[in-house]
Amino acid sequence: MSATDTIVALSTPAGESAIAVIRLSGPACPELSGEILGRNQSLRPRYAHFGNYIDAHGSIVDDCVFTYFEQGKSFTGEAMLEIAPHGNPLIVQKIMEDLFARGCRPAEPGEFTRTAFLNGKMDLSQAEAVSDLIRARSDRSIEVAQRQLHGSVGRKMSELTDRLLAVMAHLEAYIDFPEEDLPSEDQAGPASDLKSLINEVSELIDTQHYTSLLHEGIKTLIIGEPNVGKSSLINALTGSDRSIVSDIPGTTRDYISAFLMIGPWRIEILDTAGLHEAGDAIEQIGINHTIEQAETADFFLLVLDAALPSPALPESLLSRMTAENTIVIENKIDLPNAATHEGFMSDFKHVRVSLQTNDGVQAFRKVWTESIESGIQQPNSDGVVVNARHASALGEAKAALELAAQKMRDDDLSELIASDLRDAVESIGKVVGKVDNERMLDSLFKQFCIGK
Ligand SMILES: Nc1nc2c(ncn2[C@@H]2O[C@H](COP(=O)(O)OP(=O)(O)OP(=O)(O)O)[C@@H](O)[C@H]2O)c(=O)[nH]1
Ligand SMILES: [Mg+2]
Repeated sequence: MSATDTIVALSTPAGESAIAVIRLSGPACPELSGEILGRNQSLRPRYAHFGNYIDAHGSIVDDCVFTYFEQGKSFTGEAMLEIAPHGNPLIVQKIMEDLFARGCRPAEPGEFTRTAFLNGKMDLSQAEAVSDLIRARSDRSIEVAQRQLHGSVGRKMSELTDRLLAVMAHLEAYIDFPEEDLPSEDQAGPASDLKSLINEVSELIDTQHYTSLLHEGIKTLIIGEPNVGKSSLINALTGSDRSIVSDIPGTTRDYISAFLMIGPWRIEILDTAGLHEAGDAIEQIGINHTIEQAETADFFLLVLDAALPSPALPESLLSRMTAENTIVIENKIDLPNAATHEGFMSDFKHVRVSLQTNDGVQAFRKVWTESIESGIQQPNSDGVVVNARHASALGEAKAALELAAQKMRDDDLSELIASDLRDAVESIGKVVGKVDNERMLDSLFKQFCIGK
């Protein structure tokens, strides 16, 4: 965007709605804010004004609420104007066309946030959080995105950078006065500071897994022998007839997935084909798919029929299941011959339910939420978690820090160590966008919606 451009976009979803919001950013806003209301001076900033939108031909388009923000005191840092007409797509179109005729141009996806970043209104991790917040699908991901939007990642990066700079300052002493022997405690200090920095960066990189769990959902596999009630379970949890339920064993031939919320968590749940010595080739393909899905599953719900003997499961599945990531669901407790299976996989949590009468289902949901809370590795108390892009930059930083630590152990020249540390500072800087990389910015903001 050039300094003379004024961009415009509909910031609310297209279609009918009570009101719509059209957003403008750029140098034409002060003048436009007056012109479109038929006034010869711009609107008072940060006040909601009710009035008629008057197009370039002098016709009234609609009565709207107008809010004007001065340059430097807006989301983008430029002068901005928000116009809220009635949410009729035709009215929105007329206003947009009039604004184009007055010299504005349509905004690119994410261009408002990109402008905010370029004008120093936020760092890159905060800009990403804007998009994450809009897309968040669970309480937990909203919390994380809000923390990031308020600068949690940026603060962590500047803390790490400050600590690194302190180590470098210490090393400068060697560089400036190489002939002087530094006392041994002075050598131990930077080395141990570096070690704790490496550990912290590693922990941060690991939080990426938590972020992807939040975004993609906790992948949960329902498994068990045929006819035990796996499809009945996915239907009960999603409150739909997502999967076919029948008394014919082998009804579900391939996996079926759905999304749902358990407490504050977003879950991707998969109903799978019953596990047994396959009767036919198609069933076997379904079972193979289950085993493949298990490779990347985060959680397992193992369903069994309480009225039948405990199941025998393939070793490839058993090896993925732990007391932390699995709940054994003893189903069909309404049947007269239902027995307890507490001796089966006795280290694991068991719940007893009837998916026919709904008995125990509420209690199961509670156990499930608690299991996720305790079974999923949560971020540290400061709650900072990173995304894949941050993790990759931090991975570079970690590699540079490890090189520096090695050189310290080898008593290499301080200049060489300092150079690795500078590389690490630069990599950490990438997280918050302290780099000049147009291409990276293009690909990042392309994923935003228009109007944000
Ligand atoms: N009595 C009783 N029957 C149940 C219960 N839950 C499910 N069923 C019945 O058990 C049969 C099998 O249920 P499904 O949900 O299709 O079982 P599944 O594990 O998906 O079976 P496959 O897809 O063949 O592997 C159906 O007739 C269900 O109505 C229950 O709690 N009690
Ligand atoms: Mg089924």
